[in-house]
Amino acid sequence: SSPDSDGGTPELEKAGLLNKTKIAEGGRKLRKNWSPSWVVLVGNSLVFFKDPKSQTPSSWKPGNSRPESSVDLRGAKLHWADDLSSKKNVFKLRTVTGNEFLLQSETGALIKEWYSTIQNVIDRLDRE
Ligand code: I3P
Repeated sequence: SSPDSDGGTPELEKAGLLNKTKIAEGGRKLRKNWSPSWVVLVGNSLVFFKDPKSQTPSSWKPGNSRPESSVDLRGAKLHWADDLSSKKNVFKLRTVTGNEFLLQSETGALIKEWYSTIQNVIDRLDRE
């Protein structure tokens, strides 16, 4: 059984620093505003935090700082999106509610890890 099967603290899957911009809210296009974000994949959610300098993967714990925003991954879609930016290593995450985010890293291997880890969570939720 998973660590969350008792309804307790959700499992922390991954945490790290990515560049982030929201490009749509409820299907309505937004102006890009790239900024570094501390991104945490925990349970069924991708959670974004400001102030990444105070965070490290080993020290982060659910509940010890206030998220900037959070994304429900159930029904979400991931796509590589280098066509949507002048930056390299970019993917787009679209939620069922029509919120769209671009996430980016200068490190190709790192962004590929994030892509496949998030896709695994989406696939798991699709099977539930
Ligand atoms: C935007 C800014 C973004 C850029 C975007 C620009 O200009 O330079 O970084 O996105 O390009 O419009 P501004 O700061 O004046 O809003 P990328 O870095 O992802 O290319 P876009 O309009 O082609 O998306």
